[in-house]
Amino acid sequence: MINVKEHEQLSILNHSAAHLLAHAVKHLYPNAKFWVGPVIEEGFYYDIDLGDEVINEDDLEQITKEMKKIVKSDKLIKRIELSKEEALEIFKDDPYKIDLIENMPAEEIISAYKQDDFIDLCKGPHVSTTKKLKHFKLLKVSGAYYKGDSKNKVLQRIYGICFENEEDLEKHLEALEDAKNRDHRKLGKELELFTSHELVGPGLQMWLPNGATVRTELENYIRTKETKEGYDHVYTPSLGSVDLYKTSGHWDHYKDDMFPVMKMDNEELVLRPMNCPHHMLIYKNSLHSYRDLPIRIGELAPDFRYEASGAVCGLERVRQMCQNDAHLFVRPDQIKEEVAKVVNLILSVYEDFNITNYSFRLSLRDKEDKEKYFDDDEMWDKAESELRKVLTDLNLNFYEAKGEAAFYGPKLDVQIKSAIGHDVTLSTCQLDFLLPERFDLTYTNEKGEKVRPVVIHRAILGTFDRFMAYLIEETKGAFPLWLAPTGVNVIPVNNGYHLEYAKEIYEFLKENDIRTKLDARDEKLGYKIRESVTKKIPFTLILGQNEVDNQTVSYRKYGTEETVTVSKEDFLKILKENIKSKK
Ligand code: TSB
Ligand code: ZN
Repeated sequence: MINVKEHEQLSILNHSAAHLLAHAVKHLYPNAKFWVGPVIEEGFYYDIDLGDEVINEDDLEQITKEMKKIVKSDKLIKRIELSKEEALEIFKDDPYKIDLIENMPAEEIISAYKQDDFIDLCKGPHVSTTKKLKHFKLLKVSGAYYKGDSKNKVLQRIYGICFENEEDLEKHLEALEDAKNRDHRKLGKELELFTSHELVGPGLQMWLPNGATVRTELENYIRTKETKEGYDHVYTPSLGSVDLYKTSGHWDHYKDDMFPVMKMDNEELVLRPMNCPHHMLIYKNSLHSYRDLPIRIGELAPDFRYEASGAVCGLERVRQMCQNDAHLFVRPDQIKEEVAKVVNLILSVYEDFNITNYSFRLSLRDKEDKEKYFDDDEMWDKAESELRKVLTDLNLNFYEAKGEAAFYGPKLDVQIKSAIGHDVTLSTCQLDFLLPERFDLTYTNEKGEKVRPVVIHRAILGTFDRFMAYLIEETKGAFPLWLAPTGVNVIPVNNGYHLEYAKEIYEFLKENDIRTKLDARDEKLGYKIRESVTKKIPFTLILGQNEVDNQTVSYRKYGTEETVTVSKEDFLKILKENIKSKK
């Protein structure tokens, strides 16, 4: 998806289109007052006060018509420079513009752009005439608080986008439509993968049987893979005492992201936002020698974070999540090799899921932010330069981002773009010199001395929640056979004649661990086949007289029109190969 802000010419065009929008709104709603109309990644918007009037998507058509009229009449767009007095006089009826003028730095030249009977404050630049704004589209309308403050009035925000030619606009609208159809929240509902309810609360998703089946496969997949890589898995409680989080430092640096304390008699408990403190104590449960390291403690662990209700988004950002977590306890001389192993594990998993569109981000602290980050410059400098060096040595292509580190250390994050354009972290690998200190972790070195291990925090799938959101959007809900909630849908051509045989095949596949459904409803064959496709079931079996007579099965693979006939044993072989290859 195009990022308008990254293209200078497109930015100018969209800025001018925002003025065009305001111009048309002024014609249609003479009492409208205008706040700001900036260019954003997705195009432009304008925040407008329409008094008591509320507009909706239907009104956009009329506004569009008026905008087209102004485009057609080819008005020149002229820049004028004003003194503060002149500006205040021109905009005397618009309190929002007066606010802007009053708050401008004294030395700044006030400029405005005029097109016919409409004038608006603006730094510019703009296109020279309204004729150049032909290829635009108004996209949506929503409410937005004046200055983003919920104590203020709600203004109407109209969004749009403008291109240089119709072809680019059409292409963009198609991409938007595609993104809408990929949105995991929409597909999650249609394919009955997960749901939420206001009685449960925002950011708290319930996984339906279909979604739960996919998740179980993901859990088994990653647990098996980690076991092969030398991980040990544990179970630890979702609750911990406040003291546990005071010890770890979460209390000082992460409290705002946690649910409040539960007080009972003499106890103070919290729902954990992370699993590290529990895993530190698991390490501490026994004595370790340098020969035992690395020790890799993994857990598929529920965590709770008090995400803002406005920020939660389907399964992508939730308040209860399940991490594919592990903490690796390593000697300083093992950091490089162990980070490399984590990176390779990430890459191997991405290959299995065909994940290709991602970037590596080295997430660093913001030195100024003493609240968010543990205050020890020496420790930070060491951790950051060490992680940067490892990544450089590994020849990874990464970019750096200030202020994105965890409170305890720098991270290597894998960033992806969701269908609706959110930039989110999927996998993460983090270097930590702090928690070993806070929990007084040790191992015995070759000389018999007690020394500190280093901790690597890592999550390969991130959380099952976010990973599922990603998978749904990438596959458009058409999961590969090994993950699909239903792998094969068996449909008899005629219930009267072919149901017995269909049942036999259904039992055969189930016996062989294929997730199979039998559609024995009294519906038309065409209807049942269409529904099988709508549900994105990888294989649909259509069994009629031919199949009964020859003891064969005829299957249609999702996404193809062709029907293939084979023996049931060969079909099973095809399925097993498909599952094994994960494709
Ligand atoms: C990796 N202590 C580490 C852990 O050992 C940790 O908690 N890291 S984290 O804060 O970055 O979270 C791990 C992963 O959880 C992130 O990479 C991201 O993929 C996922 N995640 C974070 N917040 C949410 C959320 N609100 N909803 C869904 N997934 C989330
Ligand atoms: Zn951790």
